[in-house]
Amino acid sequence: MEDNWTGTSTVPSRGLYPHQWSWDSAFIAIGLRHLSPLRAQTELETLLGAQWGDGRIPHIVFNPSVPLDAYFPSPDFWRSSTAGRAAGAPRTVQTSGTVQPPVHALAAWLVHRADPGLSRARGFLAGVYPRLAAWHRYLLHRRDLGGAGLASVVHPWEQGMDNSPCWDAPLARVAPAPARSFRRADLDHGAPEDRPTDLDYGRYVRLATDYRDGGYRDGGYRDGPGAGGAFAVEDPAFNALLIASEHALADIAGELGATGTARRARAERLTGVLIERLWDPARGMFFCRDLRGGGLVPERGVSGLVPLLLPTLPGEVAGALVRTLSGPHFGDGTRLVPSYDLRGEAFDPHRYWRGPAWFNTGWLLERGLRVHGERERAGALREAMLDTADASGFAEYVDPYTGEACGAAGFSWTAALTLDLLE
Ligand code: 9WN
Repeated sequence: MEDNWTGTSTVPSRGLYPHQWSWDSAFIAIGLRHLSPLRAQTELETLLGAQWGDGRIPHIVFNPSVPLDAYFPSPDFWRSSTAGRAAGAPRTVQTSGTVQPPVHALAAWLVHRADPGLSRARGFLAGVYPRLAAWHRYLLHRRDLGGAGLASVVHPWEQGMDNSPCWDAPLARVAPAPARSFRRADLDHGAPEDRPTDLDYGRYVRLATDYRDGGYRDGGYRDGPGAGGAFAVEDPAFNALLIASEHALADIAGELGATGTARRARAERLTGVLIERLWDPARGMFFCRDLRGGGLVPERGVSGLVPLLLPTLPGEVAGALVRTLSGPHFGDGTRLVPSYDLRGEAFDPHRYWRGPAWFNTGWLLERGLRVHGERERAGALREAMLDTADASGFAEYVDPYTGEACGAAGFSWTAALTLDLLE
């Protein structure tokens, strides 16, 4: 974490991801608060400094001193300050135009609690609260593409689990950009068999290009097919994190002397909507809803377990999630929770979000187990994560059976969340 600190924020990894990423920074701040509460506050403030006028927090904030060819897509692809002008993109800092899961209010609240004295002296919560509120407003209104109250993602990068098999069906409708029209910088640092395929990348590039060329406008699903893009999905983890962050915003409002009652009520109501829209009682987990194709995507991804985090989940839903977590699809002989169904056809223990275990989802599930009183299971997961993080050199992700390191080494959120588990 020291090596990856730039002075105002932390890169996920020096080689593969040399800029600031949105949900990485939230997880990093959660760990950083134990090392330096000031740095943790700064991490979030830097990210929020790149917020767009419409409230979106971009998924990447580019470091201008890093060469353009170090990461693809680079600022000259996104062209945020020109293409995003109508959506209020900042003029001086270059960013992507897509978003990532809203872990930020939760992170801000946890960071505050690590050193309330410093936080109050710096006016930390008073400074971030209006920005976080605008971020949630953006997601709950502009991104309510399904009209039921949940936020949709319009690109797999937004949900953060880029090549999850949950995206295979919705992505299959997207015509890939020609392979020669872009150059993948990720393959300079990562093994091709651990990364998304070229076909996936072609589709990612097409979706991002169309979003950019439409001025990063968020069209309504009800405006007809094509409005707002070919890809629109309601994802359980993205929405669960939004709801958990609404609860955190209620806490923050309380600390600032306001009342968080309306936010708390909204979080509880959205928990009900999440269950109505995405819960499958027969399979005991949540699924993604594909707004363009219609219906739930039948793939079991770890995203469908993350709502365990929610405090007001009915007992039978929480109980079923705990059983699924330790059952044949996620718990059969593994050390850590895989990102995808062990029995699924697309399962691959090394390829990115198609099977490997990641530490951020592990951290969220450990927290969810504790929220629902599953102390023993939480303790076992915590121990396994601590051992594996250390033994893998704080790998980006690991083989869920063996713990073998995959992806980047010295990955920031692995280190940060390890620190948090140690506290
Ligand atoms: C695209 C930075 C990010 C994480 C994502 C992870 C990966 C980027 C990439 O790295 O995505 O955003 O280039 O593959 O999937 O969750 O935030 O660590």
